[in-house]
Parts: sequence; structure tokens; C-alpha cells
Amino acid sequence: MPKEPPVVDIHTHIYPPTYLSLLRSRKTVPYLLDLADKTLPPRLIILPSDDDPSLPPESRGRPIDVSYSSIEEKLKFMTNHHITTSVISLANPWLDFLPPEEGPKWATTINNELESLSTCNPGKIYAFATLPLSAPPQAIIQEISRLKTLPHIKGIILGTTGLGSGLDDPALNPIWSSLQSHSLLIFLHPHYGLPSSLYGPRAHEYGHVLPLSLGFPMETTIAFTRMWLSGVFDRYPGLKLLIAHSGGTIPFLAGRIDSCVQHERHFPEDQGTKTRGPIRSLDTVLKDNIYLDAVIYSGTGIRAAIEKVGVEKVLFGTDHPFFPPLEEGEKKWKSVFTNLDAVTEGQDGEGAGAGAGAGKILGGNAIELLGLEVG
Ligand code: 5CU
Repeated sequence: MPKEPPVVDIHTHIYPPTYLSLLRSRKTVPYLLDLADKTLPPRLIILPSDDDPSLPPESRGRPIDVSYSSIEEKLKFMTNHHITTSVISLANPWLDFLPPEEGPKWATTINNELESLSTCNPGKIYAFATLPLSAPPQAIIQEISRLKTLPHIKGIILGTTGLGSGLDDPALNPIWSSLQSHSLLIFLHPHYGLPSSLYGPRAHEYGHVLPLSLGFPMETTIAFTRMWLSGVFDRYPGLKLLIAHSGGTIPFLAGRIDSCVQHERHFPEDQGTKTRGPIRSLDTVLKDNIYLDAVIYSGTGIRAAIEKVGVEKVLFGTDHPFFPPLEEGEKKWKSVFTNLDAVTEGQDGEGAGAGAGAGKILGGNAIELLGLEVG
């Protein structure tokens, strides 16, 4: 029988047990809320909207079971969904909330833990590391350099706030420089969403729908656009950025963003080049520097991603353990199959050549980009 082509999941999270113990020790967001009824799973309170004291504790945030923290559960999930290899990352909100002096030791602990999970599961698990972003830049750079001694770490996951002022902050320059010189892929991932006032007074009736479906993608779109506008990709043309959720709304809005730059009277012109705004155009940066995951749940989204960055730069992901089935005991996750179908629909179409791009998106692109040995 012909061997199935490898499937690589590049968007898949874990809260290692040590991180959960950190959350359990806290009383403000983010924290883990143990319920009085010990037969019920603890609640994960990570979004500001999760921490609603008007709700009973068992309705706040979301229940978290072992799938959030256990590598054995991750491996079972991979087997059930024919995933050959996963590139795991710490889930949001990472280490953003720690006091500056605590960040480095937690980053070292978590990153060593991720490396050890990978070493114990050769060919199955690789990882994106986390950075101690609340610490002084020198400590962050030290951790980036240390990551090169951990062979299974293939990049870093990064939220949208950077050092606290967003990703257009000039104070990030030495960090971008270090990531570029160490050839570490940056996985840009949302957490903070949009101000909850935008969701209106009835937001609580809609659970997590508005923050996750609209807040997350807009947050990522704004963060990346600020990076581009501030010239990060002019100064660091070798940076490689993988943007979560197929780039938020970037593929759809790229034309409008570009047009607004062209029409902005007050936009500073670069002295030497007479370029309006960033020297490298948005389309060039999208083609040269940007990778998009395929976590968008529709063929339309996949087609837009491919059109903007190219079929070699779209990579399959699941967002596991988020979006589990609602029925208890269901082994096959609808969220995974929706994304698999979207890749097939968005890439294959019908007729000659159908299927070639799907194989790249499902695994080939990640293997080549990250130099993975899978199996
Ligand atoms: O469902 C969610 O809240 C999330 C989350 O927090 N992080 C993520 O990566 N996906 C979904």
C-alpha cells in the first residue's frame, strides 16, 4: 500500500504542567480556578471577559481537561487525526504577564520542557519556544541565543504586545535582529483581541464567539500592519513571520492597507528613496517574509492566503486543544476536519494537478521550512 504523505500540525498548543502550576498560584487573569466540586474540571480564565464575577465559578472561562497539558493526549489526538508530526507551542498568554525579574527563569523552564517533550518523541514533536517579554531586552536576547542549543526548537511564538507597546516599538529592534540572525521563525499569535466595549452590552450572551472569531483576527491584522508600517521588514529583510489564523484579515485587506498608504498626505516620505512609507511594498513582504497557517475553516480563506503568499507558504494547523467537540467522548474533532476540508477545497479544485498543493500545505511546506525529520 502506498504510504500516506506526512501531515504536520504547526498550530497546536500545550500548557505544560509547570505552567498550569503557575496559573494555579494566581488570583488575577490569567489564572486557573479550581471548583469546590472536585469532580468537575478546573476553569481556565485567560481572557478578560472570562473573569466575570456575576457568573457562577463553574460557568466562567472554559473547562480545562488533560488535553490542555498532557503530551500523551496530544499524541493520541495526532493518531486519531492522522497527524504525523506536531510543532507544539505554549498557549496564550505565554509569559507576558510576569514581573520582569520572573520572566527569564520561567522561559528557561518552559523551553527546556518543550525541548524534552520533543526529544522523548523523535519525529513526532518539535516546538516553538516562548520569550520572557516582560524582562529587559538583554535577557530576551540571551534566551534567544540559548534556544540555538535546543535542537528541536524551530522558532518562537509571539503575542501582539511585544515589550508592552506593540510590534512597531523601536525598542524591539535588537530582538528582531537577534531572531533574524538566529534564523528563528516567529509565530505571531493573538490573545488580547479588541476592546470589549466594541462587542456591546449583550456580548455575554454570545460567549467567546465575538472575541475569538473577530477580535483575534483583527488583533493579528493590526499587529502585523504596524510592523510593516514602521519599517521592520525594511530593517530586517530576513525575518520570517508565520501569522496565525491565515493572517487574520490581511489577505483580504492588503489592497486597502496599501491604498491608504498611497493616499495618506501626512505619511512621511523616506528622504533617499522617495518611498511613501515602508520601502518594501506590502505585496513584496507578503511574498518574501510571510507564512500563513491554514486555520481558517473555509476554502475561501485558504484561496485568499494562497493568492497573497503562495502555496509554498501556507501551513496546516489545528489549534488543538482549543475547539474540542461539544459532545463528550467524541474522538474525531469537527474543527480539524473543517480545516482539512478547507485545504482540499481551497487548493485542489478539479482537474489536472489537483492535490499537489494540498500535500504541500498539509506537511511538505512545514518540513522544508523548518527542516523537520518526520515519522
Ligand atoms: O478558544 C480560545 O480562547 C483560544 C485561545 O485562547 N487560544 C488559541 O490559540 N485558540 C483559541
